[in-house]
Amino acid sequence: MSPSDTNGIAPAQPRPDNVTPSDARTVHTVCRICLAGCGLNVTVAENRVLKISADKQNPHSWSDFCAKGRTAGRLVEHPRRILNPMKRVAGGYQEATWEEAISDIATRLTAIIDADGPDALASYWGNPAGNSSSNVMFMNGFLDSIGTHNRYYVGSVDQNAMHVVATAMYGSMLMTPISDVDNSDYFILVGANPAVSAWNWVENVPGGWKRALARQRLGAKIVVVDPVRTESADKADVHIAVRPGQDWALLLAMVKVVFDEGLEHEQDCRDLATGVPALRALVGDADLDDLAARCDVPRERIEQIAREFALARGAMVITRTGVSLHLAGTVAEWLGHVLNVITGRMDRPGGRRFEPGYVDALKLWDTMAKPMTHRSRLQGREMTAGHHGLDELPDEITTPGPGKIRAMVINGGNPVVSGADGTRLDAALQTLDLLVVIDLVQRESHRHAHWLLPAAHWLERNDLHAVSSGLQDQPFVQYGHRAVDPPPGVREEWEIFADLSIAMRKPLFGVKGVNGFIRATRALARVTRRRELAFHPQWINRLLVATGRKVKWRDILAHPHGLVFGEREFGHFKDALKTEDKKVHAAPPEFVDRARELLAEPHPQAPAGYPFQLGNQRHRHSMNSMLNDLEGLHPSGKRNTALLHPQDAAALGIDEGDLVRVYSPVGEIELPATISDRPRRGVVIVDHGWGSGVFDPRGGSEPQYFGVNRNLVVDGSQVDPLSQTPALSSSYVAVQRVAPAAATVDDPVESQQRSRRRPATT
Ligand SMILES: Nc1nc2c(c(=O)[nH]1)N[C@H]1C(S)=C(S)[C@@H](COP(=O)(O)OP(=O)(O)OC[C@H]3O[C@@H](n4cnc5c(=O)[nH]c(N)nc54)[C@H](O)[C@@H]3O)O[C@H]1N2
Ligand SMILES: Nc1nc2c(c(=O)[nH]1)N[C@H]1C(S)=C(S)[C@@H](COP(=O)(O)OP(=O)(O)OC[C@H]3O[C@@H](n4cnc5c(=O)[nH]c(N)nc54)[C@H](O)[C@@H]3O)O[C@H]1N2
Ligand code: SF4
Ligand SMILES: [Mo]
Repeated sequence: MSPSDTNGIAPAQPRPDNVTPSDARTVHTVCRICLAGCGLNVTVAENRVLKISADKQNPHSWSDFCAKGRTAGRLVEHPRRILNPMKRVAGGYQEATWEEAISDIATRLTAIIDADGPDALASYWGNPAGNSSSNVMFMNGFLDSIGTHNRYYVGSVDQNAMHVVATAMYGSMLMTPISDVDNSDYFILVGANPAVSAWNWVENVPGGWKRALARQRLGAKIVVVDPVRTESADKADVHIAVRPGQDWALLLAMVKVVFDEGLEHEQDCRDLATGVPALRALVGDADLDDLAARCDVPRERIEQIAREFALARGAMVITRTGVSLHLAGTVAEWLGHVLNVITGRMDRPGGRRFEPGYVDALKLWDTMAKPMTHRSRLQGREMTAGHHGLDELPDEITTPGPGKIRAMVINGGNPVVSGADGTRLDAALQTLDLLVVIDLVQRESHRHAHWLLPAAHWLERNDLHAVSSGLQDQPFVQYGHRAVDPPPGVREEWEIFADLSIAMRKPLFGVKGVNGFIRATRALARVTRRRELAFHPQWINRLLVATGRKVKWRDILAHPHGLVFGEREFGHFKDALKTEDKKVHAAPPEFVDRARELLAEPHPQAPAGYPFQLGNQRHRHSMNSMLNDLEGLHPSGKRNTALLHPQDAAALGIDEGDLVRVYSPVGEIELPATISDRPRRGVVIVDHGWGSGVFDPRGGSEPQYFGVNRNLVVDGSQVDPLSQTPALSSSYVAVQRVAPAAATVDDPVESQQRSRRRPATT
């Protein structure tokens, strides 16, 4: 165990509990799987998780909890978990000490960088990395110490559109307007399924869906815009089955109705926002019938919803992954914000507000991830939200020349499965001189790793997620207490990055003196045998909390269920704006230009031979690609299916359970069909996150595969130019029956062989 693992925090005190064995204790902590951030009661004995239940005493999240949180201990005890650093050797992997790992990686990286410069090292971080402040902070500190520009992350297959819009409109990529659910009378939920995914994307509104339903019982109206009649749509007052990828047309039409009918909020259009004349000009050039035809929603329906929305007392539009993961995703995301701005929903009850939090999260983020600009070597594309597009990565690895990527760190991510065109990325990763993976389990994207470095699970980590301070829907803070100690060979990411910088003699954070300071504190801890004297990111957290002046560190620790430290307030938004003129920029020229481009395009039409659009859904028991293999989740079957409308299925002669092939010019997958009238016709739904290998570097047994990777059929070369996001939820595919239901094989290894990239010539 590392010298610093007490973090200066006493372990949670044993508490009386009615669970045997008798030494069982309950730790109150916070779930870090998704941004709902539910409070948990974790019952622990002999350093094992016995049971996880909802913490009903959590003042913020008491009404939220799900099966993923309940089974979180399963990943901690994953039978294939990496327990020590593992080095690739002929025929498999071999366990090594941390000293060997850090020294070998540092030596190899130094040689690569000395020969080819800092950009020869690339990084990718995934969703779980973002749920740990210390991880992101020290990873960036390490990358800054090297000076590489080759940074990739999950954002280009997730929330980049939001960051691009927030930067342009409010002046900061993290300035997410927070939903004031409890006061709202009218909800338009676009491309979101909060009944399943919780009310989260880049905000933290635990129980948001239940709270919206509570408002509905008091008379509020819920409109769900989704090509699928989802669980949320089932409960909604109105379901609009939009054509995938065309939300921009629907939302632009609503903006047009608001202006044409004089329903805008005059004061906000005048005093809060700039760019309203440009918006008026844009909608002036657009035709309502044309827009209605593009999104395939009747004009009268659009007019009715736009009027009701504009006239409602408190109202909000929210936009999520269903909006962003398309070629026009950023324009659609922007227009969702525009509707809120022009109808006076910003900073007003029932709309979207700004939460100041307990630290200045916007400033903190700029310190943790220094704003960076850089054009990519091959395509000359500028970074988005400080990172390059994931679609650019394979060529940046394989194309010779100065600046070619030769080494890579993948930190808590699975880009081969979460992004488009995974086969190309997989092939590229295989050619790297050095691939270092920091994870709990070796998955698909880690197949070619030279080093597997074992990370601590969040149940093994003390955390204060200060970056999400401003994402909470009320002034709230909870310390994420460690429930169990990590296995002895496992380390937290921050420590790995600090050790690498020190071993490479590169100044962590690019600041001279930091490495020496950390080493000095470690030496002091060793000599005095007082582990708490060794540097730990907790020191930074304490400092942040102190300078934030909203809460005291000791109050945070004294409230293990979490602390609501104030009332939800309005009136902070305008002051918080980071734009130079302190106004909302309602019509950034690059968005207006792109909208005009879209208006000039012909109406959407399927290319010959590929009549379906490939949609995506989440399920309660999945979390992207990282939990599908666990016991206790997906009791009715561990696989994804191709969900088709009955009339589409009948036209293709497909029956429930038949094996079908879903294919595009770039790839194909085979999987069983399920038939339901939930999707709109012409849309086939295949969940993402499946088909990721789960390897066994310790035991050496065969990898396990569950389901197939549907992103293999998505063409990664086409991206939204503003967010760098591919059409993950609207690319065109064909569907074909392969075999009757009886022949469908439910074999994890077989399933891998049924998904592959098509040869380039087909
Ligand atoms: N159970 C569970 N919860 C999760 C996650 C998970 O994997 N599992 N992931 C977490 C993460 S990382 C995120 S980012 C959030 C995401 O949160 P959400 O974005 O709410 O996630 P989804 O449930 O995928 O909902 C997206 C919806 O968009 C619809 N959609 C697809 N294409 C279009 C389109 O063109 N237009 C419109 N209007 N709708 C479209 C889909 O049918 C789907 O119902 O959820 C988080 N919560
Ligand atoms: N078609 C389609 N594709 C999508 C989406 C979609 O809706 N449709 N959704 C997109 C979205 S919203 C997201 S967020 C991405 C997810 O994309 P990624 O973040 O790239 O992938 P995950 O599946 O979340 O994989 C997370 C990895 O982190 C590991 N891990 C878990 N906890 C920790 C930890 O504490 N430390 C470390 N170091 N590792 C850890 C897990 O074992 C797993 O290997 O997928 C995107 N892809
Ligand atoms: S909704 Fe589920 S996964 Fe998300 S924080 Fe709550 S318990 Fe964890
Ligand atoms: Mo996400």
